[in-house]
Amino acid sequence: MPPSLMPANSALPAKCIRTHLTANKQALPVTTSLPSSRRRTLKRSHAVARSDARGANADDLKFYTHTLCPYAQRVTLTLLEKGVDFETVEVDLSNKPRWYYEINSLGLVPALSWNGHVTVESLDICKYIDTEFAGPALVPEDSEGQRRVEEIFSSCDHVASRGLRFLAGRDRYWGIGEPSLDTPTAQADFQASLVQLSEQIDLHGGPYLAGSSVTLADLVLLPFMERFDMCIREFRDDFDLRREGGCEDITPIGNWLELMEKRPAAKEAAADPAKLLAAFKRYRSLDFFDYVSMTKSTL
Ligand SMILES: N[C@@H](CCC(=O)N[C@@H](CS)C(=O)NCC(=O)O)C(=O)O
Repeated sequence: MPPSLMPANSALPAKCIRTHLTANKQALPVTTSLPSSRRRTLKRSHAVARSDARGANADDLKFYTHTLCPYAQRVTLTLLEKGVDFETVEVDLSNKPRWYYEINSLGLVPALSWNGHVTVESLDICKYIDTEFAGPALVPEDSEGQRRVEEIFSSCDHVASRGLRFLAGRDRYWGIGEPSLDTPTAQADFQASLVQLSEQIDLHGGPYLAGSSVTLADLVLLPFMERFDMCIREFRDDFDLRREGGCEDITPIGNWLELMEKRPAAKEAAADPAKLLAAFKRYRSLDFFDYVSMTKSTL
C-alpha cells in the first residue's frame, strides 16, 4: 500500500490481539476490534450447520471482515439472516497482517473459513453459506426462482457500479481528484439503473427484489444502497435516492430500502455511519479499500 494512501489517523477502532490456529495448528496473530457483545453466540438451535448430520459444527466458522467493507457486510447479513453462529476476525486493512495472505492470497476481505475450507469473494461466500447451513433458504429452490435471483444479481451489480461512479468517480482509485457528484452523465446513469431496478421489483410483485421474501439479491445490494443513501443525504439536497432522484412519490426501491432497514439483521450488520462518512470524505471511496488492490494490480 503506498504510504500516501495509508490512513495514518485511521478512524478504525482500537485493536486487540488474539490467537488463531490454522489447519496445521500453527499459531498466527489475528487482530480483532469487535466488542465482545458482537461476537455472536447464538442458541445452538439457530446455529445448526447442514452438515451437522455428518458430525461437523458451526463453531469453528471464522469470518474475516472489516467493519466498513460493504462486501463483508453482505456476508454478515447472510450469516445473521440464516442464524448461523460465527466468530468474527477483524482484519486491519490499513496495516494488513502478512498471515492474512495465507487466508486470501489477494489480501481482500471478506473471507470465510470453515472446516478447513476457505471461501473468498462475497457473492460466492453468501451462496456457500446459504447452501451449507440450515435456516431460511435465501435462494429459491426452483430453477425459475434461481434464474430470477441470478438476473437480479446482475442488476444489483449494475446499480452498485453506477452508484460508485456517480458518488466517488474513477479517480477514487488513486486517492486524488474531486468526487464525481456533479457529473451529469454519471447521475443520469445511476438514476436510470434505479428506475430499472424499481421496474424489476414491480415485475416480480415486490416488496423484495425477487418477490415476496428476502433473498441473497436483497442482501448483496443493501450495503451499497445504504452507503449511497447516506452520501447523497450528506452532499446533495436535490437528489433523493428513495425517489430515484426525481419522482414525487417514494418508489419501489425507496420502499424496499425502508423495509430492509427494519430487518433485525440489517440493524445489527450496519456499519457506523459516522465512520463511513469520515472514510468517504477522506478517500472519496465507498468500497473503502478497493483502490489499494486496484493500485497494486494496475501499476
Ligand atoms: N470482489 C471482492 C471485493 C472485496 C474488496 O474489495 N474488499 C476490500 C474492502 S471493502 C478489501 O479487502 N481491500 C483490501 C485491498 O484492496 O488490499 C468481493 O466481492 O469480496
